[in-house]
Amino acid sequence: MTRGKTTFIISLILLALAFPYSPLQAGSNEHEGHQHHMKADAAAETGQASVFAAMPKPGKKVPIGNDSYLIYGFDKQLKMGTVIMKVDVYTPDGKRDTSLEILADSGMPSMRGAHESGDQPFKLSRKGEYLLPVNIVMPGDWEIRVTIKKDGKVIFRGSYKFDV
Ligand SMILES: [Cu+2]
Repeated sequence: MTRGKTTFIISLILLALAFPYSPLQAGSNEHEGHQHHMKADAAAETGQASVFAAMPKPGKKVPIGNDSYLIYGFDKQLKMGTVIMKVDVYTPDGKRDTSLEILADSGMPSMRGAHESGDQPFKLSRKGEYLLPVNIVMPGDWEIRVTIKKDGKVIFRGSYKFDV
C-alpha cells in the first residue's frame, strides 16, 4: 500500500471515530440538549428570584437582620485594577461576628456574562475583617453583590453599584 493510501484510510477511520452518531442517536442527543436548556432556564429563574437590595454607601451601617449590621469599604478609591473589599460585621452589642460565610460576585450590569467573578468567598483576617480582592478590569458601570450565610443559610443579600 502506498503511503498516501494509508494516510487516506487512517483519515477515514478517524472521521468515523469523530462522528459516531447515527441519525437516531443524534435525535436523542438533541432531546438531552433541550433538557439541559430547560434546567439552565430554571436556574436562571431561581437567580432572578434572589433580590439584592441596594446597600447604603461604604462606611455606613448596613442592617443585616436581627439587629446585626455590617460596614463595608475598600482599601483605595474604586478604579481600574484590584481593590480589596473589606466587610466588618457586628452583633447588636457591637462585637465582631466572625462566624459568617460571606461571598461576593462582581461584574458589569451593562455587560452581563462578560466578566462576572462568580460568588467568591471573603477571607477572614486576624483582626476579624472579611476581605476579598475585586478585579475592576474596565471602566464603566460595576456592581458587587454580597451574600451572607450563617450555618449554610442565606441571611442577607446586598448590592453596591458604582461607576469607574
Ligand atoms: Cu465590561
